[in-house]
Amino acid sequence: MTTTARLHIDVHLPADHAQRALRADVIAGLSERPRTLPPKWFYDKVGSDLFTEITRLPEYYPTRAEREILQQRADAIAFHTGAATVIELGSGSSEKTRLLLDALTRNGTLRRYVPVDVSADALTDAANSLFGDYPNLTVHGVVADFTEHLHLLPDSPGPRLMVFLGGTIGNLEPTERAAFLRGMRDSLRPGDHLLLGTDLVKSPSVLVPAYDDAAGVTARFNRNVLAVINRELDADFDVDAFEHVAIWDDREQWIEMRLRARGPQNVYIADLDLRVALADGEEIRTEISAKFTPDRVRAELGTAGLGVRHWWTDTAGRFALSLSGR
Ligand code: AVJ
Repeated sequence: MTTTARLHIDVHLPADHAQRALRADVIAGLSERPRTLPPKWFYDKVGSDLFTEITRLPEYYPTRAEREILQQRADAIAFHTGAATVIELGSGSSEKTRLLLDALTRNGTLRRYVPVDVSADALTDAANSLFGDYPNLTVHGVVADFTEHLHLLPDSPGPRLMVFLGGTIGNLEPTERAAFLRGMRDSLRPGDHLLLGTDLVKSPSVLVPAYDDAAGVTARFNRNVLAVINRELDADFDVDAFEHVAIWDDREQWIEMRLRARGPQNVYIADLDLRVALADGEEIRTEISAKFTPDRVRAELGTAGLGVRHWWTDTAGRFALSLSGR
């Protein structure tokens, strides 16, 4: 625990958590068929910078669409929630959150920001950049994996607004997603709200380029997960021998990113003493990014015990923010 007058950080992850979780994920994911690697390992320093670059690409609309909605609706969100606390899951740089913090400051209710992230450094940097601009705000950061540790959230002044932005809910498989929505609902009290960002189903001619851009930034982002494994687990993936693949799975209603071996690949992961032989053309699934119909968002929130009170999209109807409560 770290405490200054305005910053308090709870650490729920042991120092070796990331290393242990990566080892377990790589062993499990590369042993199963089809082979998989979870998307959370994209985001080292290089991968986080590449993701920031993705958000500026002409083809990648979700970030701009979500920001447009927040710009238009932040005051309505502040009015409807009257939130004293904003709890943000996967807060990263907390950049879009400022639109909400500004509106809640104008609303006169904001007292506390509770960012939840696996990176203590990201939390500290984000908090320090907020203090100058929000003189009355206290920050209670939580270093945790939000898919596992929602029950460890600190007590905070109500009403609370929990926010999960970016469409990251789409990275979870449907069963994980249902459990996660239920977990968020269980951590809310009557009068609290959930603000959820969901990318919407649209033509594959728009969806696929958003995950396979002309400049090749998403391809570099995708391959970076192999560089992370090479560095962290002393592996010898030939990163450039893998082709970036993005496909729309119409049955599952998700974008799937894969890495496809160009020629047979014999990989040795020294820290695991694991050998992986990939055939020519064999693929590793590295991410699913589910897209939603409005009905599906409502139905899944409803199943989790959350009722949608407001639904907003960007002008082009590409992305949605829902405000729900229990
Ligand atoms: C950060 C999970 C919302 O799924 O669109 C961007 C990640 N992957 N391009 C998404 C991502 C490829 C992004 N999320």
